[in-house]
Amino acid sequence: MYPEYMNASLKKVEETREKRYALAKERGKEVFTPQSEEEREAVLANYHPDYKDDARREIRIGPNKGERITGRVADVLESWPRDPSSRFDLSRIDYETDILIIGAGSAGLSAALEASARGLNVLIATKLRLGDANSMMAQGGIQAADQKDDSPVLHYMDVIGGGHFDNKPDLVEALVNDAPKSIKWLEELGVMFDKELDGSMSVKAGGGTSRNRMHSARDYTGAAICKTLRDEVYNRPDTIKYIEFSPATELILDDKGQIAGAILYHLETKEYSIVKAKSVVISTGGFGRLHIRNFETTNHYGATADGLVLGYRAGANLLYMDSVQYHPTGAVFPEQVVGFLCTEKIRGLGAQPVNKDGELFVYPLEPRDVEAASIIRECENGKGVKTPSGLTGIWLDTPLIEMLNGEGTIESSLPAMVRQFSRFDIDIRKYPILIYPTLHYQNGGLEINEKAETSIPGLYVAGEASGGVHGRNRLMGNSQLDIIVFGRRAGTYAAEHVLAGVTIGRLTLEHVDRYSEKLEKLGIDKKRISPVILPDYIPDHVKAKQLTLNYFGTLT
Ligand code: MEZ
Repeated sequence: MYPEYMNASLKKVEETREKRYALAKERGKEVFTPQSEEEREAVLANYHPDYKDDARREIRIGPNKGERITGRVADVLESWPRDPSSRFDLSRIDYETDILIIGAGSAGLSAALEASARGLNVLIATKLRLGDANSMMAQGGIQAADQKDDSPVLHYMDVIGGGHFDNKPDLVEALVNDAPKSIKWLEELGVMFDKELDGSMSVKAGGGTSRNRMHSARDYTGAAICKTLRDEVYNRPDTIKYIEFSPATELILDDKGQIAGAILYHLETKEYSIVKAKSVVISTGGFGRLHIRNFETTNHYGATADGLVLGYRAGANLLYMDSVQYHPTGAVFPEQVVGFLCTEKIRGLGAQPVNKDGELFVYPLEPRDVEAASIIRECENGKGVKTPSGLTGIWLDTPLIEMLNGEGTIESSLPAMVRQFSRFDIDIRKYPILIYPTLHYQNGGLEINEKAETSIPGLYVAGEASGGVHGRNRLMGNSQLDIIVFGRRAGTYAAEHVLAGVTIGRLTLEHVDRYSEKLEKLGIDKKRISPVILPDYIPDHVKAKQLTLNYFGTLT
């Protein structure tokens, strides 16, 4: 339960609830006027963490040399390989396959299924276990314009607007056009989406979307999708093999500059193995566990930007690495769940963000960056609620959901949220939850085209590791869509590349040597090593709170 000193603020939320409910009943989603473009720009410039003076720095090496990117990402890219290339005998091949997929979230699993469907041999290498990925942890939904009042064109406009018009148009076109058939594909594989009583899809609102197009499986949509894909992979042992606890530490090229495989490192045996492949898909996810600007994160333990490092060292370009997504509603109380995701579906169902005085201060469904910056503004201006450990948050008024949608809605639509908070004696049907933005998503990544291809022949990227689809700000539910659309495309086009008869030349790590020479010239500290593989816990901000993190990254 909440500490007693919060009761006065809780009372104010309760007192204003009836009035806010009446307004929501009258005006629907438009319970608060969305901000104008100028207001959005102003709140971003003044309060979004990306816009702080020291948020970015110039990267001094590689294809994006001279660009200002997120400082922590620049540090990780300006780091030494884990081992010098001389350590590896590339004539001793441990595994040979048509297609190597690095990473086993829903993007990698989708790629594997498509490549296997074309009769090719696939090897999935993953840092932890199959499905240990942000994909599995996504809650609120997956977007697709498959309703009568909607269209891929409207979906396209929303994606581009949310991304500040920086998205690569061809990628957005692929995303929105493939969306309805992706939902169909997932349903045919067995994903149980929420339905209305008449059997039609139940669709909800999301931030920055002009139509209700969020398809969900309660509030564990990502798990419903990822487990289904994983089962399908398990069902194809003849063509899909996998190696767990084996992150890739370097890509291997051939003497023609084509992709030729990767080096894997086994976390338990500490042995390296060499994989030769005709095509490689990077689907390693994002960078949440780098705790940029010391933010807590919703991300899984392995989200350490490894794919960016591998691709960048091999010569692939990055897009929008100056942009970080902070999910507006991370838990900020109780301490055990700080940073955990409180799904956007909560606001999609009508919950409102209100300050310590019970005032609704922002349109609840702004695009994520604007919503997050507005919440930070409220807290920085003394309108937040302090937690016993010194954090600050605002209320997300969940009881409104039942008032607006009927009794039982929270239990049926948000069972995971109910469980997450009832463990701490907080009944979200009766009490609001305390939230603050949390590091959620890597908006940018390795540049791809609509075939998920990079500039390196044979190298494909799908999902959060890629850049360009979402511009500088992703909308809710487009990540679950992205990993399916571009996972499938990566698998399909990687297979086409192999079926076209590619031949691999002499294997080489000369690109790593060249990169290392530049690091030497820059005088980079030899202790700085990447890929990071596992987060460097316990970080200072956690140490300061005298907390520890268990294997799953949970504060205890
Ligand atoms: O797309 C997401 O990031 C998502 C579905 C998150 C959520 O709020 O549930």
